[in-house]
Amino acid sequence: MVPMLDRMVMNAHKDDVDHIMMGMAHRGRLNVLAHVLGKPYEMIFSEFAHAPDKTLVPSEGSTGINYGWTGDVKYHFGANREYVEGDESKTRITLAHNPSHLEFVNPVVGGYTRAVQDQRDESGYAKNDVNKAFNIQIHGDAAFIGEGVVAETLNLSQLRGYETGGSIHLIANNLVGFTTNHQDGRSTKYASDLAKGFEIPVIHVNADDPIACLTAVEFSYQYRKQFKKDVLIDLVGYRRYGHNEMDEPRGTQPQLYQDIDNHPTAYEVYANRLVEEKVLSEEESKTYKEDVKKQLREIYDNMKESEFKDPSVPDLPDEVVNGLDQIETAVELDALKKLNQDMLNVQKDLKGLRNLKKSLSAVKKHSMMARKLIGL
Ligand SMILES: Cc1ncc(C[n+]2csc(CCOP(=O)(O)OP(=O)(O)O)c2C)c(N)n1
Repeated sequence: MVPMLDRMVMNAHKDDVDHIMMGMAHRGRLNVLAHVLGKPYEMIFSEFAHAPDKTLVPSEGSTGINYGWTGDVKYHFGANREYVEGDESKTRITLAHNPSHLEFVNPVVGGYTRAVQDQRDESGYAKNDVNKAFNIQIHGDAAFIGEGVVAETLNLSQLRGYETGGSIHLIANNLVGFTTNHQDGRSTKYASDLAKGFEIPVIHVNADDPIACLTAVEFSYQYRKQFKKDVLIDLVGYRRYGHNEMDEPRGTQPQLYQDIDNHPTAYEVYANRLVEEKVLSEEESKTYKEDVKKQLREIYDNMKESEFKDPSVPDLPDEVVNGLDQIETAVELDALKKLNQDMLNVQKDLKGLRNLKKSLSAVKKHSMMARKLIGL
């Protein structure tokens, strides 16, 4: 998933896209934060160290405060980053904060996108420039078909008031929804089948084949650019561990996990391919892996928990700390009177609907009564 997102960022930067808005659930989020948003590993490790409850069982933290289930907060953080390469132009990548409520972030990132696309330099209606921003929505395979908000958001995708020139959807398909097999979680063959109803092209791709994944993403990016419509990649893979720290899938999905345990990791599959193609030696492939492990271990060992703030204490917005700007909001009384009068002046020969005429005369009557009451 990370190289796919990287490719989208690079393409967008080349095309002078100002903003990429992203929404995603928990699966893969820490890696996206670290590698796409550039969040330092020190910070991520520190959030785990700060978490009051490392097993995700609701309980009291060491301070005696009841944190409930909030120990999983580190999977919900957003971030943003400015991607600059070569020239001065920048592409800002924003990953929205996310509640546990699966898929609820989709209309939010759609709204973010439309807001930055709308150019309001001139008066009148805003001009929607869909080349300035796009959004990437990353879904779970069970959530995509199971949560109604997905269908609702897809329905907005071509409406004048909400369209953003197409979202790029990616299903992080790990075949299981917490502990539910797909045969028990959906009535369709593919996790992506809901998209068919909206005529969204779907690309199923094997997550073990990084080159195919990059081809899928290149196609999707170009499709959105050309046709200004949604496109979906069903990234079919698996997860090696449980849904969360408490889950043991070898108990709930023993057959599947026997297969997964016997299956080489994505790193091994790709490294073997590169070794076969003589791009990499076996030795180099091992060294890369060991080096990364060593780096992570060093970062972890040197981490000073106190250096990063407790994530359960939110940053207060400037407006709360310093108060709101003092803006003169009063309007001249005469201007208001004129506005009111103009609204009540109905052309004598107006050929309106009967109900409209009735409403207008009621408004006039109430307005006169109100003016009498306040002595205007
Ligand atoms: C709106 C909502 N409904 C239900 C849940 C409970 N829940 C948490 S994870 C999960 C399974 C999600 O499966 P999937 O979409 O396949 O994502 P995965 O975790 O497997 O990556 C469910 C039902 C939730 N968090 N939010």
